[in-house]
Amino acid sequence: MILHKYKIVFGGKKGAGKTAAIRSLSEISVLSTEAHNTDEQSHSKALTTVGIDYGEIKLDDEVAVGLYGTPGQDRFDFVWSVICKGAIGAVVLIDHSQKDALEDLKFYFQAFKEYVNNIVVGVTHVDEDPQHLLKQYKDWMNLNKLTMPIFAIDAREKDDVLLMVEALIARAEVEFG
Ligand SMILES: Nc1nc2c(ncn2[C@@H]2O[C@H](COP(=O)(O)OP(=O)(O)OP(=O)(O)O)[C@@H](O)[C@H]2O)c(=O)[nH]1
Ligand SMILES: [Mg+2]
Repeated sequence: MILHKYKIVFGGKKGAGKTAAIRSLSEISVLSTEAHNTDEQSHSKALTTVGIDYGEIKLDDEVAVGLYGTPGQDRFDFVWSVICKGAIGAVVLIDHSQKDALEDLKFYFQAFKEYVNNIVVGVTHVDEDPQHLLKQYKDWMNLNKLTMPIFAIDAREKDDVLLMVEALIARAEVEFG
């Protein structure tokens, strides 16, 4: 019998891997609202989320997790607060291959912090830019006395995404009751 149904939100910029993360983890077929990308300047991919993604995973007999993906483009930021209602936490994904990745972390972290206390950061696309240092994110966190967990992940890998979801749940249970 399911005793807990948790809600977790995935945030981050267009192309960071939110839809990919939910697809790699979900045990049900993911409900996606993707449309053709008309803004090829910000990212060259063919499809982009314009509404919400929804997937689900059962962690054990008692815990099920609803996985909610947000649209990355900030012109849809009015949707983020709505999706975050009742969430136990958010995974903020940062595309490491982007020139302004650190600025993206600052922006999306601040934005989602408005809606949820519990955040973990996943740095994606590390395989595409292994030279570029991961230390920059930690330095910024240390400077600002931020202690959220940060993981280098591949959003297409189920185990990587699961690790972040489990970290969020553990923090929610320990720190936030
Ligand atoms: N090489 C590499 N590709 C990745 C990684 N994570 C995601 N991708 C790919 O990056 C592309 C964009 O990912 P999406 O999941 O569509 O990005 P999104 O965050 O949902 O983007 P929007 O819906 O536009 O906001 C997809 O082709 C993914 O398979 C990664 O860590 N490495
Ligand atoms: Mg998407």
